[in-house]
Amino acid sequence: MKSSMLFILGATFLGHVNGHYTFGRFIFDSKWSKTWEYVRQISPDKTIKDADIAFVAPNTEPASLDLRCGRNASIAWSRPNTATIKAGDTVGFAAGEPRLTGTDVARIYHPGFASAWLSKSPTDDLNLYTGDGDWFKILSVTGRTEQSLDFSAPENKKLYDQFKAIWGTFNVQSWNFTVPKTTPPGKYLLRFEHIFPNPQDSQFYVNCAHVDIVNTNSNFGTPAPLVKIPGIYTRGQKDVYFDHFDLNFNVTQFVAPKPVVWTG
Ligand SMILES: *[C@@H]1O[C@H](CO)[C@@H](O)[C@H](O)[C@H]1NC(C)=O
Ligand SMILES: *[C@@H]1O[C@H](CO)[C@@H](O)[C@H](O)[C@H]1NC(C)=O
Ligand SMILES: *[C@@H]1O[C@H](CO)[C@@H](O)[C@H](O)[C@H]1NC(C)=O
Ligand SMILES: [Cu+2]
Repeated sequence: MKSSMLFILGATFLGHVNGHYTFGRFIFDSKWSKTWEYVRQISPDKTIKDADIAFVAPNTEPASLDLRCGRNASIAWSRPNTATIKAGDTVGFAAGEPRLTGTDVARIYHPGFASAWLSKSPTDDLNLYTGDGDWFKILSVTGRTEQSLDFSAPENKKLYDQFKAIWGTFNVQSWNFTVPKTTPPGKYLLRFEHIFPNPQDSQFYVNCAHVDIVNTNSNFGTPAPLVKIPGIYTRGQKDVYFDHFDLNFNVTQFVAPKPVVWTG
């Protein structure tokens, strides 16, 4: 009992030093873009001295505007490119630079759950859209899937952690998902979110890509449920703020917070 407690504390503190990340790279047409090529660049956290840590430091305030697209990115001041994709395509996000000191590639270093969201821009110029409209969810990842890291592979053994590896996205570099086939065409913000749950300050890792969704089908779906961001989470809610560094935590029984996924 005692040694497992020490292990838990060690693992938690290590993660809080600089094990943060951003999702600066968008994946489409099976190719990885450069950091901030298609994703709105974020600003550093001005309260942190170390430049790299200031950049990747998470948001811990669910009511903040930064929950929408990351720090200072509800305004598209970096003017990223817009990726043209088709409804039904597989796309993805990857962790970008800067990465954790001493690691070869950027990864989702923390345990937790991921999701992807769309919000249609009312204007043709995505740079002018602040994301204050409606959002719907198109992906939810909790436990392990076929995309999760194979920790039995020799090169991944050092990345394993008994308490963290139960989460599907733990230590992956990227995550892919399908844009629903019946998504109405238009210019959208595509938001990727990873939450590192904690009893107090859960960490929100969020970024938004600019996408132009083409759909040549005649029937489009009606995305639902629609929500505003911020407004999806309240500090302290049980499915966002909890302790999972516990052998009794069963990720299979974990239900991701609302809203549910729109599958098209
Ligand atoms: C996501 O797709 C890209 C491009 O096809 C691929 O390189 C990457 O390995 C995929 N990620 C995962 C976790 O499967
Ligand atoms: C937001 O970004 C703009 C453009 O880069 C910058 O001038 C401003 O200082 C940033 N604000 C914050 C709070 O980081
Ligand atoms: C976790 O929950 C699932 C679904 O209820 C169950 O099948 C599984 O046996 C549980 N695992 C453990 C280790 O209790
Ligand atoms: Cu972190």
